[in-house]
Amino acid sequence: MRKIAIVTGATSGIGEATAMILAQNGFNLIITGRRSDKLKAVEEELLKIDDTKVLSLVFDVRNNEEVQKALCNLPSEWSNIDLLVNNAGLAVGTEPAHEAVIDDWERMIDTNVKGLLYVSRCLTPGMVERKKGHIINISSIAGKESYPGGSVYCGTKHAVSAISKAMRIELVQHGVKVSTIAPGMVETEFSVVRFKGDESKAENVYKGLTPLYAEDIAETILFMATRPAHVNLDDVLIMPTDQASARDARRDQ
Ligand code: NDP
Ligand code: 8X3
Repeated sequence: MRKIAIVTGATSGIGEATAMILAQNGFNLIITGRRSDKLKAVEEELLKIDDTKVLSLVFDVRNNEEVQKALCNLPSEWSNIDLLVNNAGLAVGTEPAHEAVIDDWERMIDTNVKGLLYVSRCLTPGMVERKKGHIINISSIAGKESYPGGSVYCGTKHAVSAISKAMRIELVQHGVKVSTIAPGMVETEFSVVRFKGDESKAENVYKGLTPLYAEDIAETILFMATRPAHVNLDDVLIMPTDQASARDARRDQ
């Protein structure tokens, strides 16, 4: 029987690639995002994979009412979720904290921290009741190191790590696994969003090096999600070969 996974932020990048690889490996998928046209396109691709069932839900993870409406009362055939991938997230801006745009902070904190919490709050009680389930939270190298221009983004990803550690301890007695994956640079829409649509600034981030690709993270998430019941990968740090820390990378001249 196919398992059920939910991937938030599946309209692009890591979330989209994760939904695809999970579907190819025996999961039915609940996919979410705000952009309904993109979500529809991903749904169509997923449905081409033999026997895959898909439920697409358009909502903003920052809005708890929308989250509750979409996720707290799922149709019964979708309610026994085996895997939650809390992926929806973003960075906005690179200004130092003393010059930053306050609305950028709100967007990052509300999406990366509160959104992850709202989604988890809806779906974790069912896992506790069933005494099984797996939550994989997407953190970042920014959840392990802080760098200039990243104060609040790094703060949100450090929060994801801290929240995940506490959840792992809270849920261990209920048979629910909690993991984090912390990628370095992955070339997705991430930098275009961070630079507010400035494609050339976004391209510069990856100039002269080979970054990770969404599929690299998706493959790793699949590996994490398919370990035997007695094995949990608590925290996986995955970096491009060309990147040694948040601030150190090897670039061709
Ligand atoms: P993308 O910008 O390609 O994807 C982000 C996804 O999150 C989109 O599907 C977007 O969907 C969704 N999303 C953003 N805000 C909201 C919201 N308010 N409500 C619902 N969905 C939302 O970037 P990535 O794939 O790179 O990012 C995925 C995750 O990986 C993020 O948590 C990011 O912080 C993390 N990460 C990324 C790294 C990188 O270098 N790219 C490295 C380490 C971690 P939509 O716009 O349709 O709502
Ligand atoms: C994204 C990676 O280094 O841009 O989480 O913060 S980084």
